[in-house]
Amino acid sequence: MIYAVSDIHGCYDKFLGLLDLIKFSDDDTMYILGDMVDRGKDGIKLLFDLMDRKNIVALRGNHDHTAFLMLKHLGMSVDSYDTESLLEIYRMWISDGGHTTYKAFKKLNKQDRRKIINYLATLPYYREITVNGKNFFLSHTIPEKEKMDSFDDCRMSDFLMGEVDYEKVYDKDRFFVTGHTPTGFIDESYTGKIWQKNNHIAIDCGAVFGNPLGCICLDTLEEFYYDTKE
Ligand SMILES: [Mn+2]
Repeated sequence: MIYAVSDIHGCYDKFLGLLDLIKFSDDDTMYILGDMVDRGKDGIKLLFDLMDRKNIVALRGNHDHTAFLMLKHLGMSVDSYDTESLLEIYRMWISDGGHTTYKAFKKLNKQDRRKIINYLATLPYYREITVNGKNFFLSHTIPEKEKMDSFDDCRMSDFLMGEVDYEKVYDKDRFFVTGHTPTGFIDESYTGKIWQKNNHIAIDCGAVFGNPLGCICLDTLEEFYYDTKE
């Protein structure tokens, strides 16, 4: 089976619980639609797990992208920065959840820091797949319909920060599976649940804000939810 999950944001325990719940095996494939790091405490732990797995494909979210740029910029000489001044310089990242990622990164040895930076560097922006005759476009987010209509002119940042027109059908022959926007912001009554309409499948259930971590099976469009009691 082929699954998609998004916006784990360091909720590593919920992710492991979800894999357990769906009995994820070597025959399955899981797509993670970005924002693995920041906000929650275990983003770095999650990345180390993901880089060792053959059948999990992680895509790039805006948080992974920013973390990559910041950590790469700090390079291997992160120890030479005074924490307080660093927090000032990277206020934007830090205030948007980067603090947990930075703290965990700083504890790593140089070899592990390099592994994290190299892994983040490789994350693709989107994937197009066909499952059971259905076409899926998978990415952290997509831009407005008009931009997607002229796909070749899209910037990569459109797949990190774009604002989806959830009310518009972009393509009647394709499903657009995205994260980035907690579904409660699309429709409050969907808080903590996957939102499917107009050939959009929005799967960020807001796990890091205390909601369950949801995932969808692309073979069956069945939804699965895992929550911890913490
Ligand atoms: Mn995001």
